[in-house]
Amino acid sequence: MSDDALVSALRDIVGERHCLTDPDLRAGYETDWTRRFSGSARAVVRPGSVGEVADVLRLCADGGIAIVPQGGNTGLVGGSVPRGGEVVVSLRRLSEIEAVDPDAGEVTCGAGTTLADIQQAARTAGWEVGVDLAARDSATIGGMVATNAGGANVLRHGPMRRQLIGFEAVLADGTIIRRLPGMVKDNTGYDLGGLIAGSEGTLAVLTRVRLRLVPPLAHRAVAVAGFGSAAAAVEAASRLRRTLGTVMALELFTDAGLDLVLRHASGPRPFAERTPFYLLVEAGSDETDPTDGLADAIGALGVEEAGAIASDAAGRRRLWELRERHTESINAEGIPHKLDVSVPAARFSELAERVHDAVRDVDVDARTIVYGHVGDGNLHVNILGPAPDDEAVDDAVLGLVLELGGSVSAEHGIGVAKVEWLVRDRGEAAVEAMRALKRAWDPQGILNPGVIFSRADS
Ligand code: 2HG
Ligand code: ZN
Repeated sequence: MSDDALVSALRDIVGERHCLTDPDLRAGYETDWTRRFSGSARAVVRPGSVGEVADVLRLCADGGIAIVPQGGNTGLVGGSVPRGGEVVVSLRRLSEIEAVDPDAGEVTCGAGTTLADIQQAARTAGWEVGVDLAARDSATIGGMVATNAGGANVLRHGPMRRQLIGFEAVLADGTIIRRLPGMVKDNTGYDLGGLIAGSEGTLAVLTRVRLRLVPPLAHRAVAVAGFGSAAAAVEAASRLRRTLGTVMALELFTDAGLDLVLRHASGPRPFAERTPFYLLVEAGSDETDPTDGLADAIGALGVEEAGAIASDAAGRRRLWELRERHTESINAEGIPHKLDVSVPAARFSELAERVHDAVRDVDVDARTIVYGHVGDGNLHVNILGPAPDDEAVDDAVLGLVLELGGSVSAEHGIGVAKVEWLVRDRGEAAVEAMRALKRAWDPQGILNPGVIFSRADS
């Protein structure tokens, strides 16, 4: 199909205003948040209903034209931007939040709804969303489910897949499948929603999701404590998991990362002492104020370099920002290599210590900043210095992770960034089982080609 014929057919479906071909208008959809991944799209379409999504996919299937589904475009592995010549299908206009079911504690929303908007709706109805992450104002729920996003509260409530109890999606040929409102108990054959969750837009395009909500917490407290080594911080985190029943989040960052955050995103140092590692702990309770319990639990660790503790909303936010603003502060220094990995709990501190040498061995000038969700064994390794397409540091870090028995993607997905590592991580038999699913659901290979599997492979 010629470009003109394609664009005119797309315009017939979504309307002239929502089919973007002008390079300036397309630009924001063509580069991902890291700026490391970009490509040009044949067109960007912004359908306004599931029917329009289905019509776009049917048209593309008939023409053998590849599509890239996109939500808030906050992904970090290149999975939401074109590689060259695809139609980008932006789901952002599907942003309707249906009434929260107050009895069941569930909500149905369009794929393009931001997490922050769903959190607001849930809170107004006396509930809370089980997942929270720093990109909440831009990340959309369809993309979060499609990538099985994690965030700060996985420790307590699990990742996105665990929140999903219903979905609506469009298959590669334009067929709509729907399981709404969804049931907590639903053993009717394969869990298709669970399969689409984490499939990164390679099996179907999500248009609506139904989420279970969690009870809200009336009281919260956040503390940051300093540690002399990763091992001491990890040991403390594992003790807090056992001893602090109210624990909601256990996050690690370093003094090098804190320096960057204070320089780019935040004000003065919130506590005087400097230590190589910091542990942020959040406790929450719906009955009593957890502040004293949190202070006691941290005191019992024998931490000498006590950091800070806050129970008021502004103080808690200020401490959280020290951790959440790492991503943007690192971006302000350059285009980072981002490796989101996890290892078994027993190997976590070894990874946090050894990763610096592993990087230095292949690039003496590279700067490595680590932080992450220590409660989940998930470390975010960010490396500044090497050119975006120089993979030597990525290979060094991911090689170390596999040596330690870990996963090359903890929560950000495979995208295009880690395609080469999937077989090494999961093994040929498991990946062949995945390829078989891909072939069955998307026989032409037109849904997000190049993501998870190499183009030749799928
Ligand atoms: C976080 O935990 C996000 O802040 C982003 O997963 C991690 O930027 C990163 O490397
Ligand atoms: Zn994270």
